[in-house]
Amino acid sequence: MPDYRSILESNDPEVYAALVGEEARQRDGIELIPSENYTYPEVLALLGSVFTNKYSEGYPGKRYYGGQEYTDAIEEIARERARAVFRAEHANVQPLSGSAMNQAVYLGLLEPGDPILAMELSHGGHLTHGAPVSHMGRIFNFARYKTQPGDGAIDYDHVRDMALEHRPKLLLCGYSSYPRDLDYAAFKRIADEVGALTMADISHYGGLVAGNAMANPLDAGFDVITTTTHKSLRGPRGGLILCREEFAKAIDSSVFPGLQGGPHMNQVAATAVTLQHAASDAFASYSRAVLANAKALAASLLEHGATLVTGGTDNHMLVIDVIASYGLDGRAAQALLDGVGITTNKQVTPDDPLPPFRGSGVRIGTPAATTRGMGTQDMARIGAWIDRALRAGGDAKALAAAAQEVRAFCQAFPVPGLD
Ligand code: DSN
Repeated sequence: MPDYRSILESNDPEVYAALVGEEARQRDGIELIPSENYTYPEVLALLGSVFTNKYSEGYPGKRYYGGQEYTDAIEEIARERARAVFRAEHANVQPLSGSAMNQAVYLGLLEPGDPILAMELSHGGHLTHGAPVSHMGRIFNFARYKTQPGDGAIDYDHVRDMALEHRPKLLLCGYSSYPRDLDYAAFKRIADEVGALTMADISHYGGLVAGNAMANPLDAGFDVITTTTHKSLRGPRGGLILCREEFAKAIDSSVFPGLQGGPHMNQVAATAVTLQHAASDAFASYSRAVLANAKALAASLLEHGATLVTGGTDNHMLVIDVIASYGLDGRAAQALLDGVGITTNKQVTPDDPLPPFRGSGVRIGTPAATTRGMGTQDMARIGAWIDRALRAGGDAKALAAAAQEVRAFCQAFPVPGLD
């Protein structure tokens, strides 16, 4: 095998320098963006494998091009493992990523203009859940429910009222910035009352569902779930659609030829390997550790006096209201944390008066740190560094000292695929 690193280093030093820089960044800092993770070495290898060379439009046994004996095998393995891990009747493993995955469901099960009820973006929903700036927000007639003031939780009576008013064809739940679990039975009851299909976008916590640390909406009778594969599931960038058999044909045709061309078979191969890990006892332990770490980090931040959206967490993420806690907007807080080697993302909070490029919050999560082997004791230290950085003001010396401590701390935690 040719040594791609030395080829890159001599032929394309600019790209090589960026690769080496990113490796160091990932090793020397604490990754707390809740949608990121460190994938498996085999996934990195398969993403860079010869499967990337192959076109495979269609599905196993029904492809448009020849030479599919190994791609068919790989896709069948991935589909079978996805069905088993998520207790689903049908799996589509081809979505190129999260947005395409959700679009394929809407376009496969509904007609343009149909009403959909989903969660408001600033209250924790996702862009693809009908935000007006998204194409889906223009194509379908979305109404969006909000969380309640006070504890910041979903008010199921409010969801029901909106469902009765808007009569959605699809009731969508799932979130990208909501630190609590969902009552799927309540969503299903509301959907049944208005005759809506049920869909849960579990992208953020798909790994925690796979590891049986969080509830599976399919067990509550949901029609469809979608999840990206690269967040808590620890796989390659991509998406999965899992549904009841009666929707299999509509979903498959919507993904291909409806929305996408050739699947990325290097990604499908990497997804297959990811799903084998996801079925293991080790992954179930990992999933529980992600949740325990999030609770420990929340406890540490609360002890330091931070205000958290909803007051804590039931899942892998938390949102610090940095305006209320530290008098900083999300952008400033994110920059201060970047400066000490802690990577987070600025985040709007419910009905945030600040624009998304500032935001009143910072969103943090524990999947990546847990993958590196950090535990609940470490979360207490991380909470203290976050608090120190956000209280340091312009004190460059204090920030430099915290940065040095973070870097030294990280050396004890190998990065899968790098170390
Ligand atoms: N960008 C992802 C997240 O961070 O939640 C969702 O698309």
